[in-house]
Amino acid sequence: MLLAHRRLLSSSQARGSFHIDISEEIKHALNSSKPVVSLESTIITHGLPFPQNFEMAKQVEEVVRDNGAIPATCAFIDGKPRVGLSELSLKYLAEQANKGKANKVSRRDIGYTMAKGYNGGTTIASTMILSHMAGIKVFATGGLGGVHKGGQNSFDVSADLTELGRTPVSVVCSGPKSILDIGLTLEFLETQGVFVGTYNDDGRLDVEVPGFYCRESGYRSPYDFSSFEEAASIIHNHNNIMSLNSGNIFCIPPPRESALSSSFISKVIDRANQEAIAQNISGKNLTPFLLSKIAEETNGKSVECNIKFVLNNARAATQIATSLSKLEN
Ligand code: PSU
Ligand code: MN
Repeated sequence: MLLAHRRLLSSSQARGSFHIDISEEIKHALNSSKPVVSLESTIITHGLPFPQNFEMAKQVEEVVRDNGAIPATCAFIDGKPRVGLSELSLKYLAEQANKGKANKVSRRDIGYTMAKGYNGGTTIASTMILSHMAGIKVFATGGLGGVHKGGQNSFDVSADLTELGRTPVSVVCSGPKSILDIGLTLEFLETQGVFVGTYNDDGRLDVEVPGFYCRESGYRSPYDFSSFEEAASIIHNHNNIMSLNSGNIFCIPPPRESALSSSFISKVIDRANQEAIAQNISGKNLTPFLLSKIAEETNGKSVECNIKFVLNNARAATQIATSLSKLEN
């Protein structure tokens, strides 16, 4: 780890063109092989309203720390790619986003955001990129981007999926958001060579991929795993032993007490999707539009849920990262 990290830094310095700002605490953790968990920031800038976004960002970092790892929130601050934000920077980002002054940054938006000196929330795709550059292998978030409903016609396929096919970072989430076509998303991930497994700690048969707000999605999970040690072993074999340069997805079903019923939420989602079509919303604006419509229609219930899942996933990711660092040392 230490060597790979050094090699990476020196090769990027040699190119002289790229400098990612990794916090001292994270550098130190990586150099001493302590577990680190990455966190994204599009959920701060475009996923949740202010001030819940800032509160959630702080809470999720706390959960990672309480469980024994170092949190690494990724973002662009004034055009600089950052891995690990201070509370002040987190607040700045959340406030700038509230004023509409933060870009949603996926792979294609990186160079532009830097050249312009903009602030940016990183999607799953760009958080994977920054994490990999820093040497972080495990990343926690709420819901994955995917193939949107009607994606076979609109070609609206999240760059999260292709990034998972090309970058060796493992994402711990509550499945693809139920605003998406989960069947098409799973097909696309299979083509990209991305492992998808769902946490199954009670020996359930026919384990389904969770649908973000719901425990079930109607789609069978390609695989399941019964412990966080097993998840770590999958990462270790896939990425360390076989050196496969692609990501893995570990789905954690939302806890029963905070999950929403799928009949309730699917009606809300259908209406939000129809509204998006009527208003001609597409591209990078579609996901934030749908999420805010759903928040409106559920009187904030979806936001509450979203936050609970992120915290729950952060706990799982921390345990996976801890087990992985034991396998590596
Ligand atoms: N999950 C959430 N809220 C979000 C997102 C995911 O609960 O805001 C973000 C993630 O950052 C994900 C992005 O990478 O939405 C996907 O956007 P798109 O479909 O435009 O690729
Ligand atoms: Mn899209």
